Amino acid sequence: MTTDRPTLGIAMIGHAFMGAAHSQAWRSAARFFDLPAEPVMQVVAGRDAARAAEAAARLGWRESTDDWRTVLHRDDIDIVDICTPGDSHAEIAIAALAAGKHVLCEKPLANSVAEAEQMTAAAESAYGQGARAMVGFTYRRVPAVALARKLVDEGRIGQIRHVRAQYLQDWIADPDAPFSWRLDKARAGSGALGDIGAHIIDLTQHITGSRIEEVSGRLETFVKERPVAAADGSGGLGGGAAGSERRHVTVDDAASFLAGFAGGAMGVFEATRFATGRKNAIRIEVNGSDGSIAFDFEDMNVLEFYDAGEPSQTAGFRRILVTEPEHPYVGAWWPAGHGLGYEHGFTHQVVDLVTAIGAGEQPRPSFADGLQVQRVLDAVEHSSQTRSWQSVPD
Ligand code: SOE
Repeated sequence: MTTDRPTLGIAMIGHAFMGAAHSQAWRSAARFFDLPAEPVMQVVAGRDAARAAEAAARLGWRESTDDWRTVLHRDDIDIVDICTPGDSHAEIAIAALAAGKHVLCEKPLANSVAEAEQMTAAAESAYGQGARAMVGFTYRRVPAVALARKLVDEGRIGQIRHVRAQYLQDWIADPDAPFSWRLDKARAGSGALGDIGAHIIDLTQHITGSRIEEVSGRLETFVKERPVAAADGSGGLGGGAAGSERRHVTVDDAASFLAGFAGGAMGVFEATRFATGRKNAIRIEVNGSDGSIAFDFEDMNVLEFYDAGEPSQTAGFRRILVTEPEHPYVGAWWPAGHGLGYEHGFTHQVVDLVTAIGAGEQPRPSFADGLQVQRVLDAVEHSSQTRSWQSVPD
């Protein structure tokens, strides 16, 4: 596609599940949204040259490489998009920022608070040189979630009292589901807590505009050992036939915690990969003095809204179909009423990143936002170990 707009060369590191989702976003963003610059899918990097080349051909990248470091000093690369497991986020992001590149990094930002602090410091010093850094909490960009934030921000539900958040999956409920990097603490940092709990921490803080300042949590690993898959091309989501080798699971299968928000709200959180029958249920309900909002990703085009000011005879939760051109992001897509899916959040993420870069602004969530989520994760883990309430440093 040729346009008069400037271009932004993209290098993507990693090409499994998240790499495919990000590729779809880079391919579609400028075709549906009016962007200040045209993303060019220049190069994809992976550890294995043949697999990276196959991914480049399948996902639409011009080139591939088996050495991510080589992309950092290329003049035709402006943005480094990190889609690798958490154990390499810090090294790649810090090197890319030092090379003057913008960075988009998958969530959670890092595997530890110390790494997240180093990444945030690198992002803050690169900001003055014009480089921008963003962490990929993509569900912020689901239109119903964006609408929820807008309604809360406009004061439509008043003073927030309760935040109820669950992220429920079941892909390892079967004890014979194979071991993958997502079950290895050295690679993933933590289990359900960091992988999916991080999303609901970010989402609730984003929707309420208030940070979590104390937690009391409990982690559990139900299945302590699993068969190793012969090969895994699923992005760590359990693909591939199991062999006879077995490995210890070193992360949590499930996490739950109580939280106190700075604004005074009480929070109840649950993140699990053992909620049989729940596939990707991100359920958030916020109750305020003047009303409530409720969202479930398994019905992602709907936001439930309750207005406590309505006459009681007809008051009740209404299901708002968030499919109208007036709703956040929706107008760029299909005619009214047709709805969006999982992948659109990733496209909106790219749109917001490129727009912020074009405007010279800080894209959100920033690395500092990612660090704050990391501190909550860390506090929950410590709370579980010590069986005590933990405060979350600001
Ligand atoms: C696996 O639990 C996973 O792919 C997460 O890593 C993603 O962030 C989420 O979008 C879907 O589930």
